[in-house]
Amino acid sequence: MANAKLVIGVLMVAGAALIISVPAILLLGLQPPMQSFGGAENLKPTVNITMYANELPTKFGWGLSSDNVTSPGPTLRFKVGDVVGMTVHNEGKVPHAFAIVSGLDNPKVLFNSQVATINDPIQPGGTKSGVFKVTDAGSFNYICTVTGHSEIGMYGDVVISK
Ligand SMILES: [Cu+2]
Repeated sequence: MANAKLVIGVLMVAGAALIISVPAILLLGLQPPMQSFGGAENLKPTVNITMYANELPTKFGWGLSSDNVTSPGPTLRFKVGDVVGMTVHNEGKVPHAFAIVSGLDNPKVLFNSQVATINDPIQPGGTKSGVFKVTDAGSFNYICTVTGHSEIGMYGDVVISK
């Protein structure tokens, strides 16, 4: 008789554990992945920047506000380890895109920092965002990666300090 009660008790505990754990597993398993760019999964931005891309009368440029777009664009300063949340508005009439690159000559994208790409740019009037972590100190550039745009002034300096 005591053994039967024990068995029932164990079954009830096991059943309760199952009832609790199955929804928990389902919930965790069904959670959508965090939206991110550049492999920065689960990274929360520590620095948020909004950039404005636009065309000037004879050049293309960048600005930190829509009414102050210049060529070259403003210098961006970060510290190693910063997780940058970058939002780019295209205020112009042609597609644009953003990336931090090794330099203006033979540019290579750094830190998986591209916000939009040459094949999937930000259309006029559009906005795209990305999150990336800057991991190296140095002097770099940012550019519009659409062909020909950095050559007509769509770039700026990036200084990353230790
Ligand atoms: Cu551009």
